[in-house]
Amino acid sequence: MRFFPLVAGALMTLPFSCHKQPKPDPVQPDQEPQIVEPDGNSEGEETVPRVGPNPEAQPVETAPPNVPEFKPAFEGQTRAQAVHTQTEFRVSTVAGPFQYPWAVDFLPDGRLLVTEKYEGRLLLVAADGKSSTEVKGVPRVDGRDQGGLLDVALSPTFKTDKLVYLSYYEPRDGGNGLAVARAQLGTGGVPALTMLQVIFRMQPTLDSTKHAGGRIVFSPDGTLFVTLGDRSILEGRVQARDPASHFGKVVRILPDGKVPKDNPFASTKGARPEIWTIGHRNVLGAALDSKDRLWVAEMGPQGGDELNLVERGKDYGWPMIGYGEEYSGEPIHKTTAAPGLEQPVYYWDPVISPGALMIYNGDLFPEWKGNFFIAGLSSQALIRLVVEGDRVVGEERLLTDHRTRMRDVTQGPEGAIYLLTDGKEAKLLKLTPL
Ligand SMILES: [Ca+2]
Repeated sequence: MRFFPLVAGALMTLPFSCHKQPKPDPVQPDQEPQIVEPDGNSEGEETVPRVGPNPEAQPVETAPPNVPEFKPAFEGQTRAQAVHTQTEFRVSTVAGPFQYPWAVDFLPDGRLLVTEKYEGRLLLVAADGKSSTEVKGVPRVDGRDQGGLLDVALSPTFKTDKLVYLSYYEPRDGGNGLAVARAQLGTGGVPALTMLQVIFRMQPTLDSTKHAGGRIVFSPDGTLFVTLGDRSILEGRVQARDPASHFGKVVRILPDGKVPKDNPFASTKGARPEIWTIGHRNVLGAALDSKDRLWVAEMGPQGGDELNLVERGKDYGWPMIGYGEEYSGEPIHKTTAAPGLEQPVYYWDPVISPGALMIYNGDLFPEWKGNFFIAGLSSQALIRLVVEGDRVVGEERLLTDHRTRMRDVTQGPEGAIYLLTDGKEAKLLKLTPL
């Protein structure tokens, strides 16, 4: 049992004061809202974003691009105009600290599951957030670098089957690879996983501690998507468009790991039948929209983060095309477009480093219905996108006053937005309207 002394007492009982969200007009530079410092005794404290007024419809992003010679393929593909949330809301700390958490999911009874990546710990967190217990029986993980225990997702039929799904860097002879396992979660007494079964193994095994993807998304059609990455090193990158390899792919499987018969490469000789789409770099953010279509927020190279609408059998181009460059400044792509290769719906240069994607469909924030939310790591922001007609028409950077890396964002059962920060003293934050 682990207790969270920082949160204890502050939660639920703290009388939140109301801060007004700055309105976009009129411009009153001498009335800049005071920024709430994120350090010190800020746990449980309420803050609101401070993006400030922007009456001339400029983009949020004003920094120079890393690759100015690459131009967007269509208007609005990057640097959409700034939008400003009008709904006043509070940010409260629900639980923590966690050590490098990666994902959170909700049990039907209000308790939470949180993964801590490096040590490969799965925590069962009390509904009031004040204590947590480590779940026994988690598979061994390769916890180096970007590896470890990553996503956790409850079975859509958890109430009857008690199954949870985990993604993790699986240590193997000769290296590692992303694996997805499922197990029954027993939550009485000492919580534990039993009947653990590995349902997917990314192939081939490679000795890399980066870019294995790891997000799990269940579709209402009974399948589940697992996002993968190119393993970062050149040996992996060159396989990102090769159907014989899982690297750089989104895969689609059944809950027991079997391959759906209608997968695009299910009957292609030499191809990995789990593949749904190819040509991705490293996908950590994935979510379904109101039409059950899969969208991904993709970690790009320097200047090349992407939002993609993922459709069966398509090629998203990495590393052939893109808008970024190596972090050394060396070029990667000769061009940004080629026949048969999909354009991103949106891209960021400079990058935001998308850690997770959530598409909001709750009732608590009517203003945000249908909006895309991205947990930004290097950008240290919760990024909101307004998407209309499969185009991004507005962008906002929220919670920038927290000045912290954001790892996961998800919608709670009651329509609140939950946000996991990153790092060794990370917190679970909750956004609710005032
Ligand atoms: Ca791409």
